[in-house]
Amino acid sequence: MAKTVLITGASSGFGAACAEKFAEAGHNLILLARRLDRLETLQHTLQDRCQVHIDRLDVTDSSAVSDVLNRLPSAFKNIDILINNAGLALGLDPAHSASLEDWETMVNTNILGLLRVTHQILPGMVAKDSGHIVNIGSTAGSWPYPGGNVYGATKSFVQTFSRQLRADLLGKHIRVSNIDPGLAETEFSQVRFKNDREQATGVYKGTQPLTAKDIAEIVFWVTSVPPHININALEVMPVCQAWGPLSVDREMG
Ligand code: NDP
Ligand code: 8X3
Repeated sequence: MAKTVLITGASSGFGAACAEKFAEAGHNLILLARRLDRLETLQHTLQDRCQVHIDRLDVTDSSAVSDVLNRLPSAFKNIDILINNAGLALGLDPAHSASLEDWETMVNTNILGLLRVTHQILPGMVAKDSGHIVNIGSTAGSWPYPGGNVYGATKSFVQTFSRQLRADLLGKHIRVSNIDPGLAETEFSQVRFKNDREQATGVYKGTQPLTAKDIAEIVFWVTSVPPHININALEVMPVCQAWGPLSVDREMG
């Protein structure tokens, strides 16, 4: 049966790939992001496979979140799956020289944006006693790296909030899953390095990173397992990525 799937950050990367994957399976889509032109193109491509509603949404704008969700057409009001995907990293500077504005934007998007959308959608899921929330975290939430500071911390929040939601929702038929991807080639690094293409492409040089399609397949699988199963958390890296040893400085004395 066709479900209604709401995807934040659907204009590129994982979000756009999820839209394509869920459309392929005939599910109806609510696609939200700031770049409406991208969403219009996606809607045009997908609308022969499913119903697609698009709207411009900046998740950092609290009143826009409630306006956009309150004005969903009636055919799209009954949300079965929420994919909290909108997010970004800005910069790779150490904490002592990072931009406070970048930190605030990451917190406002990755944490508060996700909370605003969830806070508005969750009561409807509870009222009908069904639904699935998929939060996109990151390996950066578990494994610190130099320059990851606030970005990693926002993704630790997403991991923990996902688990806390499960605790609150015990006894209800609502699933919550946290997906933590590692190195994946999308527009992520272009955004992080503020359109410095050389720096962005350098991130993936000599690697075979995850693709947006890989993550969409995983999100789709997580939502397709039998309804008594909850995939709590799933961490995924490309084979070319793994952990290093803990760092030790031998010059400090
Ligand atoms: P992209 O930059 O390709 O996509 C990010 C999406 O988030 C875009 O659609 C963008 O849309 C949207 N977005 C950003 N800020 C806002 C905002 N304020 N309001 C609404 N939408 C917003 O990167 P990815 O697809 O890689 O990123 C998707 C998620 O995956 C993010 O949460 C990211 O942190 C996470 N992630 C990425 C990894 C990677 O290596 N690529 C690995 C692990 C996690 P628009 O600009 O149109 O608003
Ligand atoms: C994106 C993965 O390692 O660039 O969340 O932080 S990483």
